[in-house]
Amino acid sequence: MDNVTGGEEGPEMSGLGVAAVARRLGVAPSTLRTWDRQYGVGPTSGGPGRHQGYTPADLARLEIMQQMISSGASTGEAAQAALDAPHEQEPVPQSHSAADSPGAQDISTAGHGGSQTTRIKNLADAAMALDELGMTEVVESALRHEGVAAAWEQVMMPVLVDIGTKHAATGKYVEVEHLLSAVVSRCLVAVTPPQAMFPAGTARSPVVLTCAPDEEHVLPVLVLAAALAEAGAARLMLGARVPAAALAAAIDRAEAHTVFVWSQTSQTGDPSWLTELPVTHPALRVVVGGPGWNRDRLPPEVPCVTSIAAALGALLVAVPR
Ligand code: B12
Repeated sequence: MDNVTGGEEGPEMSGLGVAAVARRLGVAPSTLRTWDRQYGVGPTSGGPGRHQGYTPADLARLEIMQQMISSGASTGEAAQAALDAPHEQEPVPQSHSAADSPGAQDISTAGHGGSQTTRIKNLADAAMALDELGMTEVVESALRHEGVAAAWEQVMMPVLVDIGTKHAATGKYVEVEHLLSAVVSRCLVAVTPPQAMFPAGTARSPVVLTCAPDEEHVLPVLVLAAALAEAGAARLMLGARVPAAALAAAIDRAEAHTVFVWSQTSQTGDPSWLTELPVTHPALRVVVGGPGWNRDRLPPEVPCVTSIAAALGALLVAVPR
């Protein structure tokens, strides 16, 4: 995963360096240098006293070029199309000053197709600047334009993972992690309308969503609640650190037949308690997700899903009555 919160190529660098762009696009750095030298599709952002780096607009041009090549165009044709492509301007949120954020790069516009790259950059910069409004604007825009799953996987998740990695490496940025988590939570809750109560015995029963006991990492469960709401599915979101007895009580009282449990860390990933959940009719379906679970010890009938799409697939199966 690229370093999205700045600093990778040094403070003098304007935009991303060749190595970072090559990793992002999955091509060799030498290919990028050839595209620059032979076809003029290279970094455009150099200024006095700065090394030249790729801006999001440059990246977008390269993405167009790559797409055209993979759909059969010659390298020359692809380069010409990339150079001819119109540029969309995506403004950086007003409230956020990139210059204030540690290691932030000089990026203010996006080219065609570069909107996710720009959102990642803007979210990372706003997070590092502790700019709550700036973060909120990026997350809201991604949710509005891309939908819940894509906004999470392509914008929020890369920035969270990068900040987690930075924290693990330096012991710093706890405040960034907390503020970003708060913003992401708030935005996800805002797109998840409150669930109406279903009277006992009605045909629809909610999917119960919860973290494992003592598990505080709740963002993926909030994402799933928002995605289920987007799909029009009934859900009961219990949140973080839910004791097993409380989950059992909720399953009974909501007459639920499907439950999803998240474990982010191995400290909360012992699945032995799952077999003690209530016996329901029809039988309770338990689906789990998250990197924390001890998969070798999961009961064989409990699937462990690894993406939002897979979770929706497993949870939205009709329950036989
Ligand atoms: C935000 C965050 C927090 C916030 C949580 C706030 C909240 N409201 O949720 C706070 C600050 C509270 C926190 C606390 C802690 N955290 Co924390 N945290 C994170 C961070 C940055 C993001 C967590 C997250 O949402 N991950 C979900 C996505 C973004 O990441 P992922 O799980 O790798 O995603 C993969 C899959 O799970 C899947 N996926 C992603 N989303 C979804 C959704 C669904 C529905 C499905 C099915 C799949 C799926 O796709 C990805 C690719 O495979 C991570 C960094 C990281 N890499 O996750 C650290 C991280 C998880 N935290 C960590 C740690 C150590 C802690 C603490 C122990 C720190 C401490 N000393 O107190 C505590 C533990 C608290 C507890 N008891 O649970 C470590 C865990 C290390 C480990 N392997 O055990 C991490 C990895 C950071 C690090 N690099 O060291 N944390």
